[in-house]
Amino acid sequence: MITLLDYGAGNVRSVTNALERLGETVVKVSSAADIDGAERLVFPGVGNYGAMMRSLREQGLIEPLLRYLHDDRPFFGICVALQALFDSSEEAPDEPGLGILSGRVKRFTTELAVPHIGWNGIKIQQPSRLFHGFSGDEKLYFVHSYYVESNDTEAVLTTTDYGCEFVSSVQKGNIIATQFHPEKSGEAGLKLLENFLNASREAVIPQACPERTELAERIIACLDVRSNDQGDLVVTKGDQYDVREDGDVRNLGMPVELAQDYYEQGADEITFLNITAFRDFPLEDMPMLEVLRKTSENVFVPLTIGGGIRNFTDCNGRFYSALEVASEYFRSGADKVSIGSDAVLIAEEFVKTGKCTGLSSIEQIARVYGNQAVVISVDPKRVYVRSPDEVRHSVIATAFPGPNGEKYCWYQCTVKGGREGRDFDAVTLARVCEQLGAGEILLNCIDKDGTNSGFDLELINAVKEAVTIPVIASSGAGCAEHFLEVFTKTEAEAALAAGIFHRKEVPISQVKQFLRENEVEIRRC
Ligand code: 1PR
Repeated sequence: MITLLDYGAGNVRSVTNALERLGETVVKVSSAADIDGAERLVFPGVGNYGAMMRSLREQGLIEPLLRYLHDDRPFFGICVALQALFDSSEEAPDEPGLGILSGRVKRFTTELAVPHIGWNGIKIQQPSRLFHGFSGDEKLYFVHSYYVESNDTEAVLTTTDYGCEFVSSVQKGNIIATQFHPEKSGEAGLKLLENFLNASREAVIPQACPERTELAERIIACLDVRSNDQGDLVVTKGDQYDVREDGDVRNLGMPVELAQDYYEQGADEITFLNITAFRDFPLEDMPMLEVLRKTSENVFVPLTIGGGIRNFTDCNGRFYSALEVASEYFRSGADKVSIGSDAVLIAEEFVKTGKCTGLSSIEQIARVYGNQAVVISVDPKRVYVRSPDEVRHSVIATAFPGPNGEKYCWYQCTVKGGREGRDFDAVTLARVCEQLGAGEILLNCIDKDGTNSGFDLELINAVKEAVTIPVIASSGAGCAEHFLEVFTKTEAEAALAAGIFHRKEVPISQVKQFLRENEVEIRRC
């Protein structure tokens, strides 16, 4: 039996699912006595370090946790729980760490995008049972802006490179903790957890450890989901956001089955977009939450869900905050939420008033679940102009002139699934949302969506220049070469596609194979 420390934030469902997949019974605890009585304690820490330490303290969990760790009983900490083992963190200098290991937690200062999101390698520093059956060149899923600098060199189990070399896992006696998320690291992560559970396994150092590790470019499969006219929840796909063909909603498959299929083909992440949630209320959309729950039982890579994340008052006058909506998505198995329409309205207001209220959905969700959990989904379309002075938006010179020979364009934000254009540009939107605490940009493009004509590289470069957070390029992929183009001609950290995968034109495995042959860093499955 595994005791899972659930201090009330984030996605404990994924860790529970991974442990249950390995045949364990998981009991969630939140009291001191439960920790004292645990045989094996798993502590998934997510989000903000300060919020986590405060929450542990307020629930009276620090003392029992320290007792448990000082007694050297079996422990597995994940992500922020690794950081909690050290003395202090720059993220919350007033909240002391547990001090089990000596060192501190610092924010990445690098030219690379922060948060560090995606699949990176590990350099194994000492033998451990955790690596039983590993070849050594596996990649694991990271998502964090802060990293550990340890003085306890003997406890350092692996390091990873991202602008600097940081501690990616530790082992001291029976205490093990990883900065990466084994529960989101596919088969490699499951194997590592299985090795933790089997204490008698031999400690090994695998053969093929890299000298330097490199973050892989991510390939993301996107499932646009909505009810069709018969009331069934289906995966659909639009042409420039129009999902109807001969009057009917296109039906390209069942969400849970397709997500599982893409996981098995090697997708690095799965994104669900609840595309009609701007007019419906997601918490009343039980089938969508069920899709998430079922998918997370069998899919061990990160899941993002978007659609309808905003404040909402239902027909009985009950108010739901965007944070409540997001929390329900996280409880149902999401690792990140994406905000579309609401982000545009928030950014417009911010530019008008120049003030952060702390109350917007972006700020509230980032505060509780961490910046890395907040993705902004942008739905822009091109507006051509003759000269940059014509509008007060962020204008680019384009190599693809407009219908009247216009040599410039700006990217107009839209809301409500592309139905309503706003007087606001995508570059400013991305910049403002980063300032408000978003951790990643999902950059769609209505002109390119469903066209198979390749990504809008000009758009991607313009947004990428404006932000320091990771950008997911989306819309227009029609062949493997388009993915190569996006990774060689832009600095995008990930590429997302839908139609090409749904129509089975090119399987994910083939895209990845092609990229690998062209020396793009890619995760092997
Ligand atoms: O505004 O917070 O409720 O979120 C709604 C979400 O639903 C947004 O993320 C928005 O992008 C999405 N959405 C709304 N309507 C549509 C539609 O298609 N009618 N889908 C829609 C957007 C775009 C991409 C697509 C890529 C790749 N889908 O996600 O998957 O363009 O497609 P391709 O590879 O086939 O070219 P809110």
